Amino acid sequence: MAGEPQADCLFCKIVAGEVPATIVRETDTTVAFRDINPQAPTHVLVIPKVHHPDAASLATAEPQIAADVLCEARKVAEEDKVDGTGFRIVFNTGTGAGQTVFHAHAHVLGGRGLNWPPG
Ligand code: D5M
Repeated sequence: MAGEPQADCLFCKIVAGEVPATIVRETDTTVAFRDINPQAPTHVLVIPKVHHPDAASLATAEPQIAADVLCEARKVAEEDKVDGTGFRIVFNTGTGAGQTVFHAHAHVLGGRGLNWPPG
């Protein structure tokens, strides 16, 4: 059922504490942790605790939690002091866009120059 933990979902396991992660922030509705394969000096993933397969599904089903994810992304950027120079919030959505983990997540990237368009 939408929102319920999924037994085969890596990020649900991080939420449950069954898989270790370097957690930098946690709220009632979200967890933020450092990406295992960082693409920038700051590369943090912000996820909802509830399971939805991607950000678009999350925003449709639970818009307040989608807003929580965005607010937490801003706080991560502030705490890592990358908000002044600029940072990027990315939601890869679908395999063609590079999504590999099908639990909604925001990438927060900063601390280096970020080109546009992205690859
Ligand atoms: O992004 C999925 C991201 O998840 C990718 O950048 C690697 C990261 N990842 C995968 N496993 C872990 C663990 N165990 N800890 C932290 N980060 C992890 P996507 O947008 O789906 O390609």
